[in-house]
Order: sequence, then structure tokens, then C-alpha cells
Amino acid sequence: MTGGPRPGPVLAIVGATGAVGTVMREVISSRADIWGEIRLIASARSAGRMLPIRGEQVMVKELTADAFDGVDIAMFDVPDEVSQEWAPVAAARGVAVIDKSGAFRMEPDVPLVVPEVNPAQAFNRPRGIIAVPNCTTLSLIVVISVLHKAYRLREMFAASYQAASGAGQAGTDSLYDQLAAVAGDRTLGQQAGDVRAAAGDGGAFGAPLALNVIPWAGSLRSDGWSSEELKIRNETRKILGAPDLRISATCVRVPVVVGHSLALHVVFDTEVEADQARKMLSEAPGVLVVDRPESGEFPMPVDVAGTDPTVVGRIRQSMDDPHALDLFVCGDNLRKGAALNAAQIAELLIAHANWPLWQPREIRTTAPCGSAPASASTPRLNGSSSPVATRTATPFSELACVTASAAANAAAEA
Ligand code: 2RA
Repeated sequence: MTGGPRPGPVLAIVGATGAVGTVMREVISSRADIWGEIRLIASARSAGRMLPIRGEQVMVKELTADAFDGVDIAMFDVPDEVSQEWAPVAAARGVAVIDKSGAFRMEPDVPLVVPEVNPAQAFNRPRGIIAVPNCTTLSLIVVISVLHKAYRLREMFAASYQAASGAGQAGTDSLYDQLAAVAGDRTLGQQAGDVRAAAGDGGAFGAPLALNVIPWAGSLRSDGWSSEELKIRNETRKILGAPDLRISATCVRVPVVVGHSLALHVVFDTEVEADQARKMLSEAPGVLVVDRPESGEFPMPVDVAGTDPTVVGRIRQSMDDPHALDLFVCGDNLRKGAALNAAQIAELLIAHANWPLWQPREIRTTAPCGSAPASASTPRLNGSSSPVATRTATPFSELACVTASAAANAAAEA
């Protein structure tokens, strides 16, 4: 880092050169700067590279156990097997690990955290690891949790419309390549096989995505379900603390670069009213209601890419069931779906920790973060508990709900 060490907690970004790591550097650079040193870590192959963050060039360090010395929080943006090996190494050194891979999400002793939904869980991490949900779950969960708290969710049917970037840089590249291959030919898409012939073998998706939709994302699991569909079900249940929730999902890939969308049919224990739901959602942190069909205003990836909120619209009372709503949600799968959620968790830990080294800032007294833990015994970053008399905290409402316009133009497996 240029300019000497800064006071404040030390953040490590593991996988800093990767696709989500790139968005993470952009997200961290665009938010309130609460960090001292930010350490960029990657494989030996990338060590020594200079990468930008916070307007500075920082040299990438190799992923070794010693790279975590002095680190307070580490965000892992790496494949499952790398997280599986290295997250415990970092945690054993007292680092609070925020892991965006799928390696730990369903482990019972690893919390799966969405700061707008279950912030207190971030402080209950027996293994020192906090998991970040899959991007498709993150595209719906903030909206659904608001409705669940009000009406008690009984059942959810979801159909996703997932962007190519969910399949990483290879997914984005495949879509752009195919779009280039089919561009300008106004005969295509009218005969079976003509798009396949023009677009090639499908690249990352096994079928053309340009001029097409593919009812598949993830890998094959039992009875024909995809891993992506099971993630929606299992992760939503875990985050909401509702292990028996009835959830059925169909995941579909669409020719969109960034922005996962879902059509949801949600059934509640109590009767619901669309206007009341719309009002509650419009007041919820991290949610933006765009619901003016009369003027063609809906949640759409072209308006959502590069922004932070989960956007919801098409909110309708079910015509056949007074307990049910139909709605449409859309979120940036690289920001809230990955990097932003991790950044929010890190900020949550800092805001509520009895931070021993960090130079205190001005106390802001706005009530932080809904159900965050009581201040009588606020955990330190390494997971141990210590009594807290006074502490400083940037209000979570400010930290969590910033709408950034910076484009997330790198693709990622989120
Ligand atoms: C996808 N959500 O869109 C997945 C990435 N884990 O492919």
C-alpha cells in the first residue's frame, strides 16, 4: 500500500484478482472507508501484481497462512475447494472469515448471513466462518423476509431468470460471443436448429443463450432438480429459520449479462393485501419498489445492473387465494448477490465489535441494524465475547443501504 499504514481494522480480500474479487474491490472503494490496511491475496500465480482499490495500487500477496497475520476480517472470493482448505486456516488465526463460496453454507455451525435479514447470526460463528448465500437466493431473500415477518410465509414457488454472469466470466464471454455471432441475421430463431448452427456449441451453457432461454442452472441433483434450485430452497429455509418451509423453484438462464430476476408466488399463514405489502416493502432497507405497470415501470436487469437494492414490482394479490401474492424481484447478482452482501457483513462486524485497535470515530446514535445482538456482551471480531461499555458504530442503515451506480462489469460465479 502506498502512503504508509492507516489506522483501522485490517481487511483481506482472498481471490482479489478473480471476477467477484474485482467487483469486491469496486464495492469497497465506493463505500464508507472504514478500513486500515486492505490486503489483497491470491494464488502464487498472481502474487506481485498491482491492483487498484480505494484509488491506490496495492500489491497482491500469495495465499499462505502467514498472509493472515494481523488480519481482522477476510473475505473469500474463491472456488469451494480453496475456501474449504484456507478458510479454517484463517479462522484458526483469529480472523473473522466471510466466505462467498458454497463450501460452508449449509453447515449447521456456520451462519448464513444477510445483514438486512438475520444480522445477529453474524455474531454466532463457532468456527469463525460466516457464509454468504448464493446469488439467486440473495436476489429474493430481502424482499421475502419482509413479507415473512409480516404475514408468516407458508409456501413459495419461484421461477428464476438468471443472468449469464452468474456462470462466471466464461458465462459472460459466451453470451457476448453468441450475440456477436447472431447479430444482424434477421432470419435466425425461426427454425429449429438455426440458432444452434449460428451461435456454436453454447459455450458455458451447453446450448445457445443468445435468442434463447435455458431451463437449467447449476449441476444435476437427485430426481431431476438442479443444485441451483436446491440452493434457493435450502438457503431460504436456513436464513429465515424456517426448516419446513415449502419451496419449489425452477431456475432458468436468460440472455442477460448482469441481474438475476425471479417471479414469485408466495403463500402466507395470514391474509395479505397487495397495497399494504407494497408499502411495507417501500419502507424496508435494501429494497426498492418499482411497480407502475401503467407507465411500464417494472424491476428489470437493464435498470438494476450496477446498483445495490433488491428491486420488487408486479405486486399482485392472488386472484384465487387471499393468503397469496405474486411478485417479481430483480437484483444485481454480482453486487448484492455476492460482493455487496459480504461487504455489508464486514461493516456489520466492525460496527458492532468491541474493536480494540481501531481508532474510534464519532458516535452516531441512530439505532443500528434491527435485531443485532445486545450491547451487554458484544463479541470481538475473533468471536470471543467481551463486555462493552461504550462503542462507536456507523449506523447500519447508512452502511447497508447505499445505492451505488458504479457498474459491476466483471463477471463472476456468485
Ligand atoms: C448462477 N447463482 O447464476 C449461480 C452462481 N452460483 O449460475
